[in-house]
Amino acid sequence: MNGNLFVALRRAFPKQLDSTAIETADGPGAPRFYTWRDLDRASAMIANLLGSLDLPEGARVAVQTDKSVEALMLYLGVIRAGLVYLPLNTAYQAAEIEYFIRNAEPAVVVCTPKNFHWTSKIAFQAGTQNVFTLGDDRSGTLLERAVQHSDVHEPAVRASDDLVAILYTSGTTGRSKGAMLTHGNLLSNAQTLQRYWGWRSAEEGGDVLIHALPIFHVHGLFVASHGALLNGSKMIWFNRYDPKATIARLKDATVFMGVPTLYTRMLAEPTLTREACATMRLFISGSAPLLKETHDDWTSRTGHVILERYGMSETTMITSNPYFEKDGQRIGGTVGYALPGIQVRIRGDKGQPLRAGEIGSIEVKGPNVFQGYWRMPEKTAEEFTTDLFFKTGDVGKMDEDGRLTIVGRSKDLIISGGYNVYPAEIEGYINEMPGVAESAVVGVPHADFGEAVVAIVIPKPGSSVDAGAVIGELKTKIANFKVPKQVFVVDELPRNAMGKVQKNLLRDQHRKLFNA
Ligand code: MCA
Ligand code: AMP
Repeated sequence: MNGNLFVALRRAFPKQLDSTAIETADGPGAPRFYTWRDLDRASAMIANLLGSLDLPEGARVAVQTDKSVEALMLYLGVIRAGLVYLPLNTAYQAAEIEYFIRNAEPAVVVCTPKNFHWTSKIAFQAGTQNVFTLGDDRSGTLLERAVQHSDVHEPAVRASDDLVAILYTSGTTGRSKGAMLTHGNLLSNAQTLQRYWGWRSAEEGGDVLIHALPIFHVHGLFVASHGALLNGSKMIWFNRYDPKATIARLKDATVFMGVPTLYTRMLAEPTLTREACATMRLFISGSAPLLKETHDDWTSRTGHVILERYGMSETTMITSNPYFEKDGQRIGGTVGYALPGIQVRIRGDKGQPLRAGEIGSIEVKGPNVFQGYWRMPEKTAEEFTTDLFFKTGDVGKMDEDGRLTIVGRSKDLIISGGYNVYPAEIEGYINEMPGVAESAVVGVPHADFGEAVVAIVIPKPGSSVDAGAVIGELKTKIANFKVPKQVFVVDELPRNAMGKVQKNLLRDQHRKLFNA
């Protein structure tokens, strides 16, 4: 049997191939209507184009394009062709992209037309042979070339443990690591979520998903897109998130998925009412902690109880609050139970089992867990226990009945608006600046982004450092969401007896900065 994820997705397309699969709600030419046949034909043409390039087995296709339905078709074409998809955040700048391309050595790079001049230079210098462009208005060489190919394509045969995607997650120290996911990882998780979240068949009235998340991360690309595709459900597609416009379309939909910032921004709109949500079946939140307050406000405003779930790039979805009453209650501030077929446990400092209610490290094992970090066998080995549980780096506690609550992270990670920022990376850039002796980057509460990045900078003796200039310089080098919202220049950092910087004191000191 062909274990190619695309085969399972394609099998789920409705019999009515000319019915609408995706309706665009914004972007060039909206509304545009794409049928299931369009998805099938376009992914076939792209797969045939890729096939014509004579790429080696396991070749990577790195993609940094603005969100569009055609970008989703490109993803489908890549997996259909049996190649490995490598999505990149659109906010990444040249230095970040150069690292990913040099590390992953993709055979194909696809970028937006406006970035072709610098992306192609980096790619060709790194040995990539093929660079295509794709705009959010159907422009670019990828589609120009793809239309010259047949719209019929037999999906490449892949085993379920063959690689399908590499997702870069920032490293706690130093550089990003590429999490290698397989066809089986993604398919098993999508099938589990289809059942656990009660995706409705056409006979049960079907579902319509509002897709408003970026498609370069697990949440938007896998959880959301696979959810709809594997259920043959229509998507209302936003290239950009806009709270007002999203609320206006809830009446045409049944399922919504978002990071907490998407929910708090909708709560700020007076148009968010029970009536606006009358057709909705399910609101799902994840990627960052959802405040209990947001959870409760949402219930009182809309009558819906948000379902919070928990996952990672390395594991896709791990736990979820229940959808069906028979599976239990949805409780705000918790991330629910281990999904069927997945084991979750809490371990102490020395790896010892802990009792219910005790706080420790969250570990996970199951068909969802990735194969390892790309070309980092030692790092991979460090992150697994001897009995092959993956150490998430998240800290939590579990009730008697297995309900998980996340209480913090052992990894030095900031999650801002659902995007991960690793302090070590930002500190590295700041420490290279002239006049800087050292720096510490921390996350502090922020009403919109949940957490915001703040930097504390120490000048070298006799030097002065301008806070605004630090921000200005960082903006030219790294993705804008990683740039500190504020920089403080001070004489020294608080340290403990071992000389380690006490980031908890810095976080406390700046806790009220954004009035969250
Ligand atoms: C934008 N800005 C941000 C962020 N986004 N600052 C901090 N954190 C952010 N997340 C800043 C920009 O730098 C810019 O600043 C200003 O806000 C406006 O930028 P713009 O692009 O217009 O912002 P936006 O369109 O309003 O975007 C906010 C957003 C977006 C919609 C919340 O960040 C977003 O889509 N987040 C979702 C991320 C996501 O999908 N995560 C899933 C990861 P300036 O003006 O100074 O330049 S998957 C995952 O975590 C796991 C596996 C899981 O469990 O799902
Ligand atoms: P990434 O692998 O980069 O997508 O980020 C995964 C991290 O996001 C996890 O290790 C958690 O720290 C965090 N995360 C995801 N979902 C939740 C959630 N529902 N509550 C709290 N943290 C979450």
